[in-house]
Amino acid sequence: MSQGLYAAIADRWDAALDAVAIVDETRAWTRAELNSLTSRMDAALRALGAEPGAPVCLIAEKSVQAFAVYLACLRGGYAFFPINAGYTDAEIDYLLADANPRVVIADPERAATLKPMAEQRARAAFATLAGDGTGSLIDAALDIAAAPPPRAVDSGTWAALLYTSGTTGKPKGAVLSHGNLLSNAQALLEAWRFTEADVLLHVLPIFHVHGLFVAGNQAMLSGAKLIWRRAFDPLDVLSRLKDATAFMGVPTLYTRLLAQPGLTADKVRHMRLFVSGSAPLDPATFAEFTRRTGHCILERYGMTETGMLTSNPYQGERLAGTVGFALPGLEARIVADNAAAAAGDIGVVQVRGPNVFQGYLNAPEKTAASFTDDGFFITGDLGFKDETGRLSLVGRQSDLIISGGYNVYPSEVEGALTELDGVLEAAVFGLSHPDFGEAVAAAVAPRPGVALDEAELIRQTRRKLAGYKTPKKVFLMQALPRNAMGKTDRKALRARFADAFA
Ligand code: MCA
Ligand code: AMP
Repeated sequence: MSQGLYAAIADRWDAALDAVAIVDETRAWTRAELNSLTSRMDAALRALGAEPGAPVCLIAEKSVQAFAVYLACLRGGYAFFPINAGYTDAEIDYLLADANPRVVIADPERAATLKPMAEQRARAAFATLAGDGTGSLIDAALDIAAAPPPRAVDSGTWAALLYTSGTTGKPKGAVLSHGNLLSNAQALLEAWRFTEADVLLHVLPIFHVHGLFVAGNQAMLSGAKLIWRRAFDPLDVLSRLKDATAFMGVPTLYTRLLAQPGLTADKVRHMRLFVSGSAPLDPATFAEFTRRTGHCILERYGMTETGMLTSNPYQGERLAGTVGFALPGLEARIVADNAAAAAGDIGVVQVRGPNVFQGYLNAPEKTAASFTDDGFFITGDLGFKDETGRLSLVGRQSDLIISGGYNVYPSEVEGALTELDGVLEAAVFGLSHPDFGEAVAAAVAPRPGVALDEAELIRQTRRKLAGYKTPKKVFLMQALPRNAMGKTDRKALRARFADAFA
């Protein structure tokens, strides 16, 4: 008996094949239609050389067809490997070389560069998928007369490969199995009570855990309908909320919604659930949302390597500034000085459970270093629990920046900056930002005698890195501050430029 995620989803579909599964800007797909598209895509991927357990890479705008590629990977037993379509060629090149996918699917507009890259870097087959759902992958899928049956998988079969930013500057590929995804989705179903009666307004990207698994898997496994939007637009959300019962977003989405006078209690009276995560939700945003709408946002906490870890209660008090309790089946402990911390004491959050990933691709030493001897994953997040077990996060061990829900490690941006002509050294740090929560900023010291221009440095960095990683501000300094260890002092820079985006 297969324990795969696809089998669980298909069981749900079979119960009512005529029910609408997903509606986008152009049309509605019944479960039968989505299943047919998924099955044909699986067959097309097989014909392109996709193999069980091997990555299939997708670099495309969000569309129902792109989501179907994910479902097809679950069906065929391939590891779905999505890349943010906003990444530059250089960023993609690194990821393809590291992951070595069997198939690369990308927007036809980028085929001229990405096809040779896929074929030469990864010896992968190449197919296209445009944002409007057309492309050679779809043509191949439509040509399939009869799809082969789904592949049997077990809970250890790789289901996804998601890259997460790495402290040393290069992203790491986290491998998630069918068992990881299924157990986490089931824990969330229990915690948040999604049912067939739900309609989830889906506005998040699908190359990360939040939009793909937390939102996508919830809907597929519960039979809830998805209202599928290409991107987040606050006015669009306000006009679609009337048909929805649930919404998921990063904090920036909530601050942008609050900026709309049209967000009123009347508009959302019928809603069942608003979820926030991926970055800290400012208690002021939580309070303002409750005041304006009567809804308490449910804040939860998770990671790429683990899926969701804790959640504020569905029933019971949702407390601003806390991320709630460990999800069913999961252990979460706080460790300080190698011992379990007492209630109220701050330490590192460590977790253990069926949702915790299989390891980092091609990096056994990094995988080993992120687990304790007794099998707990070391999250790197700092927090404390109260006497009831409720978790609050207070910071991170590393200098990770979270900008609008996207993670950026300073070292990657510093690497790009120091490669630029005239740059002697650079330090990258996060500053408080009214829209993105935190924004990326950099202090740059020029080589002696060189005159640098802040805007030009930003422009040149943008050519190498995606927009969300590119500093929103650069501060030129003759020398960067150093701490007692002689390392550039990001903390001092954060303090000095704290109000730069105020
Ligand atoms: C876009 N830009 C950004 C960001 N997003 N800059 C800083 N931070 C950002 N988050 C840049 C673009 O690169 C572009 O620059 C310019 O802003 C405008 O781009 P646009 O696409 O119009 O931006 P937007 O539509 O306003 O996007 C903002 C957004 C988006 C809707 C908040 O960032 C977003 O969807 N964030 C959600 C991310 C997410 O799903 N995270 C979950 C990770 P340029 O002009 O130079 O190109 S999963 C996770 O963290 C864990 C597991 C968890 O717990 O969920
Ligand atoms: P990622 O690398 O994208 O998987 O991001 C995971 C990180 O996002 C976690 O380690 C946390 O630092 C952060 N995170 C996720 N949810 C929350 C939250 N609700 N509050 C604070 N930080 C969060």
